[in-house]
Amino acid sequence: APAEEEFETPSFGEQIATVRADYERTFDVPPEWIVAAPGRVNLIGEHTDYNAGFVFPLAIERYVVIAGGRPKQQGSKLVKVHSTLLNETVDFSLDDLKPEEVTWTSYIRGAFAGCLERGMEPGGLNLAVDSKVPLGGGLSSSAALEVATATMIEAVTGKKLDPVDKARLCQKAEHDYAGVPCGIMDQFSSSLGEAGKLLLIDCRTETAEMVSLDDLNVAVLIINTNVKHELTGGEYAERRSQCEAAAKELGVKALRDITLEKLEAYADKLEPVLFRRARHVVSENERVLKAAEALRAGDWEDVGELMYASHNSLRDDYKVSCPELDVLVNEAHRVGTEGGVIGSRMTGGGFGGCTVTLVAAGKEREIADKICQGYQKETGIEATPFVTKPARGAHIVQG
Ligand code: GAF
Repeated sequence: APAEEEFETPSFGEQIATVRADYERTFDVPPEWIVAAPGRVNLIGEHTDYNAGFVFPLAIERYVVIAGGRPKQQGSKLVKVHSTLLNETVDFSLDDLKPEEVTWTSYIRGAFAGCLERGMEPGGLNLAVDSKVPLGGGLSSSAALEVATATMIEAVTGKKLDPVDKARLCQKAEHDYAGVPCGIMDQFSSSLGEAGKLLLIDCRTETAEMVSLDDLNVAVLIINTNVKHELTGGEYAERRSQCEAAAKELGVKALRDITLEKLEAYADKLEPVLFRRARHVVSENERVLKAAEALRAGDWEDVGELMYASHNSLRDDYKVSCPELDVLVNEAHRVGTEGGVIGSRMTGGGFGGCTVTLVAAGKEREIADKICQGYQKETGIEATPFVTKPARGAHIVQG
């Protein structure tokens, strides 16, 4: 079972040491390369990335770490992967990579496939993988695994990928090998994250402005509902095709290309469900830009209100929240500004996973306890809270 989430940031040095030791235990020699890639939390801008819109995430101080080395047998095309979390070793050949039944190695195989397509030739490898990104919690554990794998292949081959292209190849791995038609946000954040910065990403141009989160009075609190309702991934694909259908009806390339005012004027021409999906996306894009401006100006009250508005829109128009996420956000709202809460919302794809809450620094633990107690009372479920700061993106640690 995955390790329990810790409230404070886990020690990166200790994680590296654990993975190194695990590699040595599994393969009898020390690793030649070690790489890391983080998960992400999205402050605001949900389900806008695949609509060519804006998102505002940060990479988090929770990493997938991979140790790697050459197998003894030269010329081999076999990749052996040991998972420290599952304590199992699985292998696959680079000669016949193809999407199969989705397992934890799908993300790894997909990233290998993307690198091979780009002419990178890593050859056979032994790998040990560990993750501090909660699995399936909406914090991009899969993107972190894809990006870490691509980073390992960079280390092994000595060929550096353009970091945006690396995000793209990992996004394609998710499409082809995990069957999720995701946008670019998660892989982009994991690849290009910077310590102390949020990424204001324009998903049409695939470029980002880095925005400092350097207000010492503000902290980022993540709370995991510990529930996951969407089992098949079908809801996500359905939302995406509804957005595409709405854009088509509206005669625009993507929902990015229409203002809220114009959309409202079309209200009675669009099917009601499509109208509501579109209203979420179009209004969310506006909220992202407003939030980035407010954050730059230190207008925390505005940032907070935009976060709650985002949550309500995801709950009511986009219908990707769930009772547990709503309870966490309501509890945060109840603690309120007097209690040190700036704003709160669901983060990631939805249907479970985590909320992101901005809080007054120094009050993180107290606020987390209050919210989690309320949550437990209401749902009978124990939530897991933890704090984070914007973290450095994927990088080679050794080799
Ligand atoms: C998931 C997807 F992978 C992202 O691309 C994004 O669409 C997100 O859901 C919703 O904002 O994390």
